[in-house]
Amino acid sequence: MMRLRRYLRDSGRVLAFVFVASVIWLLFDMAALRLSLNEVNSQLLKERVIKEKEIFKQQFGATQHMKRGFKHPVQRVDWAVTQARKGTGTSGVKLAQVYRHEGKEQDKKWNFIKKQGDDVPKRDDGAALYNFTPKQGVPGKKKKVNFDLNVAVVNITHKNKLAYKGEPVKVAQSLLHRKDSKANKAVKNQLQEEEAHLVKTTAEQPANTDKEKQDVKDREQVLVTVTSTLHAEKEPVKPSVSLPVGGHAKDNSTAVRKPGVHKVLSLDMTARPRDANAVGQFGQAALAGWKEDAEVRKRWDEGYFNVYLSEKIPLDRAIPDTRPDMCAQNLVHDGLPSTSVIFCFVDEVWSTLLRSVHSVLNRSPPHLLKEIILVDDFSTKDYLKKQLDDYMAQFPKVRIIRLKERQGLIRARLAGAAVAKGEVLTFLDSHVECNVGWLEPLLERIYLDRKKVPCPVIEVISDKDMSYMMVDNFQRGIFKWPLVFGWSAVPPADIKKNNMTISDPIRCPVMAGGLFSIDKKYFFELGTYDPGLDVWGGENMEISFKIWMCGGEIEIIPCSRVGHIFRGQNPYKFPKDRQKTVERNLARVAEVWLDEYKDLFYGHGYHHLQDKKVIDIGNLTEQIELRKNLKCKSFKWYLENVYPDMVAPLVKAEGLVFNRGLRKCLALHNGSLSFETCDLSKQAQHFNYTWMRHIRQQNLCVAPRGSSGFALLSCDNTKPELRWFHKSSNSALVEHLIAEFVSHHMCLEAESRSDTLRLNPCEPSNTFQKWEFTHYLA
Ligand code: UD2
Ligand code: MN
Repeated sequence: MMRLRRYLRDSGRVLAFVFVASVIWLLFDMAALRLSLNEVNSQLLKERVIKEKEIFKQQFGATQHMKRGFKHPVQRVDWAVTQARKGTGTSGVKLAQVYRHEGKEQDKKWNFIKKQGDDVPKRDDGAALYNFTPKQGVPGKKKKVNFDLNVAVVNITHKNKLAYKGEPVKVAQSLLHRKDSKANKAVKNQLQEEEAHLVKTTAEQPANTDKEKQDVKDREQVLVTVTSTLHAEKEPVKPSVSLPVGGHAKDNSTAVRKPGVHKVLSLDMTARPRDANAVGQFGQAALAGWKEDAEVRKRWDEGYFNVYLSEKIPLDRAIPDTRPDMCAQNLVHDGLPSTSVIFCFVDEVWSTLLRSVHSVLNRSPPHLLKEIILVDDFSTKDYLKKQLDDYMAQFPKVRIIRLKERQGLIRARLAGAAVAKGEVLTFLDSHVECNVGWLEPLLERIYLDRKKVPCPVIEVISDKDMSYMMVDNFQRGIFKWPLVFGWSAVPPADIKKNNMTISDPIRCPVMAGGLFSIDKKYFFELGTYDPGLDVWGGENMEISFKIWMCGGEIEIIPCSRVGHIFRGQNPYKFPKDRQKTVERNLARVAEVWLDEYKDLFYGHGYHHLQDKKVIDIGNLTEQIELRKNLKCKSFKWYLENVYPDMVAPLVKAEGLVFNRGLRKCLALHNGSLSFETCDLSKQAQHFNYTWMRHIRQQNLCVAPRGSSGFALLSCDNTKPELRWFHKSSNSALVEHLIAEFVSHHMCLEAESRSDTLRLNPCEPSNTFQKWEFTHYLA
């Protein structure tokens, strides 16, 4: 009994202990729960008050993650940004060789392929593209995306609210009188006026009509300008490159110069609050369900891109700020010249045209944006008429010009330029999205030297999912024969020699064509484009050669970035045959600008263009005259100084012409051909094998005559009968000289007995039909 009682007493103790312990445990637990609840609450509270920027980031990450099962997309952006910014242009990633296949190859344009086991999407030519949705497993190094754009926007929203609530003057004063610095005085004065105006009118009268609202919106942007400017003042930043101020600008700059500088304005007035769930928001890929496939396909041909998806994406979506980090810190001058932005379009898709315009309105400092000129190149679509007029009526800065007949993009641009009021012309394609801070870095270059022609980095808006992709660093526009545009990396030696960083301007031998700024006066001094160029193509070559050879410079500005939809085909009709149009334009360019190098153009598959019966390239007198009057340099100078890594031998082969069977060399004496013992010192034995495929000495060309003879004729590029195939792809006859004009294969053969020449049916193993020049240059 005692035992039992003791036992119960003991177990009672144990029970009591267990009970007490449980209570304590529970208390702890509750405290912990409370703590975490508090944390959640405070977190929620925080979330409610954090700036829109942070909300963006949060919603962006969370919703994307849930909805699409992706990794955090910011990481992807981070990855892309990191990779691209890290790159030196010589990294393991094969760099961009993005060719716009003009002329003969043009239909192959822009085929995107994804190589197996390759995380970086590439174009068919190997260009690496960085978008923000690469496959999983990407080495993700976290790096902050530059969403700085929102800071200015957020601040200003807040400030504007105050202004509307009747405290405008206070806000304005606190903004404008924080600190005085000499450097910012000029821009301050200018902005102060606008600011005062904004504050006054906003307080006096609320905006009612759309026009007024836009006006307020515009002026709000001025306020953003003021904020950012003062921000720059508050935290002085060092320019990453030394920036010549005012008087240091080149002599040929005519604009009125003000001495101050400010941090480049990172404006983004896109709609707020942003719908983070909107399709394509933040430049993300827009995805269509399989059910929508038919619709996607049906609408594709309207623009040769995903028109269906484009319509679902907000007209003012945000895109990631893809500039290299230091760009946002760069200084630009106060009092930059104003610009007219010119968009030419023919039958452009509604949503992309509007998105292009919105991106300019939302991301350009209003005091620098004089106007936006839309040149309608005789579009056939109804929605581009009254509906467009009505839509654009809400933006006082937008003007629409309608051409009475189809002129083509070249003359359409000229029509825009003719009425432009800005000091600078900025041409853009009508399916672009200008990124944050895109404009000032362009205008800055022109401010420093009016003969500089800056181009933004052209990023890629996917034609398939409309995602915004960034491209490699250190890319410049180049051409390959026959005047085919492409991208190539800046030679690493140049990067090293010039100590280039990824945000430095890049000398660019040829511009892509669509997107650039140019001082208006300078554009007209240069004689604009050759107005004889038709519809589309080649004008980028023409303006590039003209700029470089006549004293200007073309640059790509990495701190200015604009996305563009590259389309597989032109979605509009060509009044004449597309290929013939481009060929004709290129031939005009070659004739006016290439000097003796034009043979390289014709020699790369355009021999037929020299026959005036085949193609009429029109009158060139004015263009040739212009080049003379401008005292432009030679194409040789251009190659040596602007594009020295271009291989451009004037002939395909040269030197002695050795016959394998005879083991002797061809010689020309007194108008007749014979064979001699080879001797490099004898000029009579020196021949060229030219781009026109001539076997040529001085002005004489070897030609077949009759069924088996040959003749020496005076060289004439238009005559196909003077041409010989040599080193052609026919490997059995690779060493032979095959008469091009003769229907069946006839080859040049050395007569062993008479030491002269004959034309005989080609025999692959006949050594008397095998020839070798001393030097092959191409
Ligand atoms: C590129 C250029 C483009 C132009 C073209 C021809 C870029 C990003 N784009 O091809 O600007 O230089 O090469 O060399 O560098 N358009 C007209 N009328 C016409 C044809 C076109 O107004 O008869 C408009 C068209 O709506 C578009 C712009 O001109 O806005 C450029 O045409 P594109 O987009 O078809 O040229 P793209 O980008 O293939
Ligand atoms: Mn385009």
